[in-house]
Amino acid sequence: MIPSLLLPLLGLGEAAAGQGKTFWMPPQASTLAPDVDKVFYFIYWVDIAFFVLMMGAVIFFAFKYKQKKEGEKTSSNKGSHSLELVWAVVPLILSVVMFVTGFRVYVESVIPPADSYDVRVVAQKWSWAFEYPSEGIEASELVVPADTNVRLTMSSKDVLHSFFVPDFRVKKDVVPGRYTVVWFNAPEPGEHHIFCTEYCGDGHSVMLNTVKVLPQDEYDAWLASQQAVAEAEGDLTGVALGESLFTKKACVGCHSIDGTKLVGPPMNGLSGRTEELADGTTIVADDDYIRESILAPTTKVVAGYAPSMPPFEGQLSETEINALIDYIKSLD
Ligand code: HEC
Ligand SMILES: [Cu+2]
Repeated sequence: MIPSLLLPLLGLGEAAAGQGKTFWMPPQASTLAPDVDKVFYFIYWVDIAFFVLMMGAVIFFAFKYKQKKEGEKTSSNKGSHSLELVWAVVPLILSVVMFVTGFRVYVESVIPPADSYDVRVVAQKWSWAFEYPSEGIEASELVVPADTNVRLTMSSKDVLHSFFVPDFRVKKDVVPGRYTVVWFNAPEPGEHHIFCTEYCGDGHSVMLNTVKVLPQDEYDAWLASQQAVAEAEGDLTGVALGESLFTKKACVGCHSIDGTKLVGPPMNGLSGRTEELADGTTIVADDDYIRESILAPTTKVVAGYAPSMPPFEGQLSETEINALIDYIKSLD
């Protein structure tokens, strides 16, 4: 029998500490976590086995072949093909298994399911902000419904940060001027730490936050209360803010939202469409493309249009850029 103290060390979490917590890993609070841990513990045990094997051999040979008397010669060895085959093929098989299992979990972790619930994460020195595009609210903590696929589209106002939720096994750099995406599904209600895990200056160590996973009904209540506050304060966020900016920043003068071609291309149906560019290449209109089209429109000019759009670089806040993108994405 294995002593119960050793169970978590062996990665036998459920048996030991509940929620999949093990000696090396925090609780498994997302659907991805058990898969990540399986890969981790497979590699871990292969490492341990080879460590024991090799160090054992070193110690064993050190004693066995120690020079016993003055002038004793080492026995000569012409080599062994079967031994060489074994130490080439066994590690090859093990590393292929590591690669294939690791790659499958990686793919699972980077491709959000199509039905994901969207939240935007904006990092800055030294805090996190969360925007809910379709709900018209902005929050200083991340609150999500349990048992739901959540996609986070992240950007930074200043320097490189990194978004890390150990309990979810979710970690990705947050980069200024570009969107990065992570997703998770937390089956059970609970609270989990968020860390910034890329050194970003003086306040890096206090760049902490919490994910609150709530049952659906409590989540709806939280949403309603946040929406009531937002309404009372009269600040627009998300799609509603984007819609108002679209008029205020004069985008409407050049872009229709009903498919009519004006000076610029219509905005409806743009998101996810494959655009033909003036230089003959094509590009899929994702968040990064739409962002660049707003901030530096002449970088990629749409085929059939003059490069006459003024650049909006420096004239829109991160929140406003996100809001415009969310508004454009909401038009079909
Ligand atoms: C003076 C007219 C004008 C104004 C104002 C203008 N645009 Fe444009 N826009 C264009 C033209 C022309 C193009 C196509 C050429 C190009 O890609 O640069 C374009 C392209 C775009 C594209 C890429 C469209 C596609 O089909 O790939 C987006 C997105 C966009 N504009 C968004 C905006 C937003 C948001 C605003 C307001 C903040 C805005 N534009 C203001 C003229 C304008
Ligand atoms: Cu940071």
